[in-house]
Amino acid sequence: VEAIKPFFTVVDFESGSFEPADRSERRYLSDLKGFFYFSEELEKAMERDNSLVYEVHRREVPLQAGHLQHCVTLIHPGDVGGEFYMTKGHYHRVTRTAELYLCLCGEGILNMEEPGGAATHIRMRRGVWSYIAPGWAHRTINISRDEKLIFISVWPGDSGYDYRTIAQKGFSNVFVRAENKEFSILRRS
Ligand code: S6P
Ligand code: ZN
Repeated sequence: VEAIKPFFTVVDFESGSFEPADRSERRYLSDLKGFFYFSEELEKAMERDNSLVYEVHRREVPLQAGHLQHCVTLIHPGDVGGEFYMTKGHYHRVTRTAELYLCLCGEGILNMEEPGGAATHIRMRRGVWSYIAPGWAHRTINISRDEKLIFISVWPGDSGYDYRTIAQKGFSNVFVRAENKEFSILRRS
C-alpha cells in the first residue's frame, strides 16, 4: 500500500465546509440529464436557470485497497417536477466494497438498490450513520424545502464508480414531494 503521512480535515457540521479540500466537484441540473425521472421538466428547468444541485469536496488519497476515500456532500434544496434534488447515485465498480454515510445536517433519504431488484431506504437526519452494504447502489436525496442536506462518506480506496447502470436503468423508487407528508415514492415502471 502506498505510504503517505497522517493528516486531518476540519469539517463544519452546519455549513458543510471541509478544509482543506484537495478537489471539489459541482453538479448542475445539466449534469443530471438521464438521472431525473421527469426529463421534460428537467429541460425546462435547465432553460430557466441551470441551478447547482450538489457539491462534493474531498481529500485525495491513493485509489488503493487499504486507503480510505472520504469527502463531504452538500445537496441543495429543490426539485425537478416534484422529484427532489439528489445525487446521480452509483454502484461501486468493485462490488465487494461497502461505504459509511454520517448525516451532519438536514433532512434526507438514502435510497439503495441491488442488481437483483431489492430496494430499501434510510431516513437521514443529523446523527444517522448509515452502512451501505457491498453490492448496493446508493443515491442521496434532499427532502427539505429550504435546508441543505450535508453528510460525510468513507469508503475503500479501490471501490471505483459505476454510474452507467443507474443512467440506463435508474432507481426503481423515485422520491417526490407530497402534500401533508414528507415524500411519496413513485415506482418506475
Ligand atoms: C462515493 C460516495 C459519495 C458520492 C457523493 C456524490 O463512493 O458514495 O462520496 O460520490 O455523495 O454522489 P455521486 O453519486 O454523484 O457520486
Ligand atoms: Zn459510493
